[in-house]
Amino acid sequence: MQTKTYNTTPYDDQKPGTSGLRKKVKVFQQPRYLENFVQSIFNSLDDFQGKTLVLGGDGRYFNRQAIQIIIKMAAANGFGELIIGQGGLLSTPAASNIIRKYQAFGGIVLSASHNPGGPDEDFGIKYNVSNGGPAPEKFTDALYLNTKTISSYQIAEIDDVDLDSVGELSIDHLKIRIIDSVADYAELMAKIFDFELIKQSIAAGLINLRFDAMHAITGPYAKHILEDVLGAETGSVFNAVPLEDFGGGHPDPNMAHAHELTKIMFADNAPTFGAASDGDGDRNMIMGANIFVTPSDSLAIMAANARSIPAYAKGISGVARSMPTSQAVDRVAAALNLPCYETPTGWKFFGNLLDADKITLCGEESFGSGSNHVREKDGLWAVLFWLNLIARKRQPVADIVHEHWQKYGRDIYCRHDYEAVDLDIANDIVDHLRRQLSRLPGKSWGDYIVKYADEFSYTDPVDNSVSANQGIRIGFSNGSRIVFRLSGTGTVGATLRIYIEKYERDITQLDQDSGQALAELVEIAELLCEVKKRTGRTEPDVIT
Ligand code: G16
Repeated sequence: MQTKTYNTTPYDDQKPGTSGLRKKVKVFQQPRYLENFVQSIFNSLDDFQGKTLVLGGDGRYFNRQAIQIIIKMAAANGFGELIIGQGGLLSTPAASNIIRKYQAFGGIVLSASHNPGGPDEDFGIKYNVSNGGPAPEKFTDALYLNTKTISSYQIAEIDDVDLDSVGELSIDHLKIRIIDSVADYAELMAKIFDFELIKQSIAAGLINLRFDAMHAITGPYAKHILEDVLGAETGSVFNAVPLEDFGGGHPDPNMAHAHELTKIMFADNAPTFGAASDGDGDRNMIMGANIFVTPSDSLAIMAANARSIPAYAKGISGVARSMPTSQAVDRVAAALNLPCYETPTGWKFFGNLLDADKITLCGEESFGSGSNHVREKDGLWAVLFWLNLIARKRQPVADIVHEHWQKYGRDIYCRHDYEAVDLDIANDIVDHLRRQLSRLPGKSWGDYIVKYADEFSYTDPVDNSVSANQGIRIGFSNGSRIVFRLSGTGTVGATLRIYIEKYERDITQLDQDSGQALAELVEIAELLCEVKKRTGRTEPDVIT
């Protein structure tokens, strides 16, 4: 195999965010941009010669071209084996499973997740380590340093690989395996859940479901598992063919973007269960007939009912949530006497806790939940968890949620996003909030008295690494919270996220409209951060 070394010069904008490097496709298409980042990944790794690398992506525009470049660079850099999903496709949780199952050294996942795709939209790349999870900050910091000093990259002079035929080929020292993207993942799900019970419930009409794959990666996974294996009616999974531009849509499973599903689930005669997943298959939205389950509630309900699921029947070791996620799961953990961890936003922070078996389940407000079965959040896993739960309880989604609220109280919750805010304005907003922190405790607006105000810093209980500046928390004496942070996944300007939460224990007040219930806190949030005043905007871009 002929390899070539090319000189290059650094780009100064390759700092990985919450989940890898995400930029516009046009940025990635600049000469040597992708090559610099990939070589920097390899330069940050030790002892990978001859070992296995997993490769796959969510199929968005530029996926195929990028995979061919990465294959050639991995070959030149000395990997011994590449395992690649057919068509270059692997959902993020499936990639995590493949890394673990085949004991690979690591994996490269190509995705910008829930961000739109297409020539003028977003692309992304991240590196996952041998536990199957996103590389920890220590690695991404080293990688970023490499991108700033890189002077050359290596690439093999080989033909493009046929990604579409399952099989094996060897090129000198390198073995390349193209695998079925779905089979290993489907096998894993069958081990976790009671497929027989779900199948019976679907056949008996207790469950009828709709799953919106949003023209993204979970289409083939959901079609196979929900329709072929579990017997859901053909067409239950819709928008099921992954498209490079996601059909022009925004593959983010929330009520703002999955409007087709939302319409179905709030219509008369709605199906008993509805769900959607995102671009790369790690997010989920759960709905029942005329009800949307917030991701924070979904996590809490899963934790409270984990023993109903075969894989967790013996109990769970603990739970974790990202800081802005509502405290609903904390209440379950307290009642069940389980350890509960609060981590910064980013799935990578759950990795150590899962590896050390300090937790079994974890989740985030950003429509992500998962368990120790892989080291990524997993959209279809969450869907199957709910289907298994409904089949066991023989109850509609709305009843499961209401029973949960009656027992634990309800954390009424929403998130307001201000997108593409001018960077300087966004940084000024954060500075303005920071400056107020020491003066806030004791201050009150009506019933809301500030109990604490701080900037979240996390010390990992396994390796003691510290992650500072992870968002601003304002806690009130009645258990309510407002959290502010800048997103680490946007690709244009800055996205300010405001997370608002109110705890309601009065069982006569559980059915309140969340917009009304949170209106006062929304006003307090504006008084504190002045985003409307400083940007001239009147409303958030997205409310979830
Ligand atoms: C990624 C991370 C999640 C995080 C989310 C939002 O998800 O894996 O842990 O919660 O981004 O992050 P931010 O608020 O910084 O935009 P995904 O689905 O985009 O890979």
